[in-house]
Amino acid sequence: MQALGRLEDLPQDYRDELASRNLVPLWPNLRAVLPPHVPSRATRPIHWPYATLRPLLMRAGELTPMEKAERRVLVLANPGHGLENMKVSPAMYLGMQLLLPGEWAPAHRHTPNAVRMIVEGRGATTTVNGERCPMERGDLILTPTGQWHEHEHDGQDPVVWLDVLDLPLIYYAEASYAVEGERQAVKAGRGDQAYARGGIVPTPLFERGADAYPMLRYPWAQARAALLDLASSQPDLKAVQVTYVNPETGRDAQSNLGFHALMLRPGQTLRLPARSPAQVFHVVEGSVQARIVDQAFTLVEADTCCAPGYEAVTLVNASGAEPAFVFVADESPLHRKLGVYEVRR
Ligand code: 1HN
Repeated sequence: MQALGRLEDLPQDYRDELASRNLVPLWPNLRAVLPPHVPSRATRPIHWPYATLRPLLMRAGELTPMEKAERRVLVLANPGHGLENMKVSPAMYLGMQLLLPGEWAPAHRHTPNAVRMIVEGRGATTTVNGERCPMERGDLILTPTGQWHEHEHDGQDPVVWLDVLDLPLIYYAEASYAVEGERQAVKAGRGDQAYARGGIVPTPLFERGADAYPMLRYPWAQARAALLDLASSQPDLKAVQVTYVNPETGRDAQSNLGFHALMLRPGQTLRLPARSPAQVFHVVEGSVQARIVDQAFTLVEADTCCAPGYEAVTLVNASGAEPAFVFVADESPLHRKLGVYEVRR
């Protein structure tokens, strides 16, 4: 490839004049923004063991009352992007949130899309646009853009969940803001009950369902059962994986980020081909070795790690006797919308 002229090759007076007119020569920067074949990526493979994160989160519970936090979260920040930028990848924000018994995280709505994956504890609920969703381990709960949400906890033990937002993307678009609200009135009915069975949806005989997001809670019991049934009915299927979709449209559950649950059979080694989107892996059950670029992480229950795009990832179930279950978040809906989604074999 032809080497291009450098900035230093240009006379200083010309460079100064360009800068003073808010002009920049393209050719010294062209290779950096269009590298050959593979994009440059700031996303590094990082592992956040829950065993080290949890005590620090509990300490935040002692140090910072709810009134001083609004959302008590430790952000899982990728150092490759700069810790202060609070990104795990170009489009994904990841945080571990703690709610203590009796606490309430007040209602607000914002432009970024959020989901939570419940990690531990019972008795908390998230109310999303008036729908009160119980939070049980492994459940996925959506808070789509613009929808009111608040969290409360009437149980006995701390509740912890993993938040995944498209905040870096929306912030980059200069479209990120929030509005504070009052405590929501809870309405009857829940999407996870109305849409509890795959392929069977309510018939809108008298009222058309106008809700863009008819299902807000995806119970772990359903995802787990779907994976076990898929694995036993298709013994040759290598990637035992399901995708969280909107049950009315069959499309991704949210606009920009994709959410999946994956099962590794006992002893299975699964090589995921290199694909353009960055990914996050969170172990719901079991123990998994993740090989990503030059790293090999051993993840146990509630551990989280991430992988840059355009890299193959190998997942190994550390147990020869029990299946392992992994929650996956990725940037695939965004890449498809942008027209840059790729699989490289
Ligand atoms: C947010 O609204 C929540 O509602 C959690 O629980 C994390 C991170 C950035 C911006 C908004 C929540 C968030 C957030």
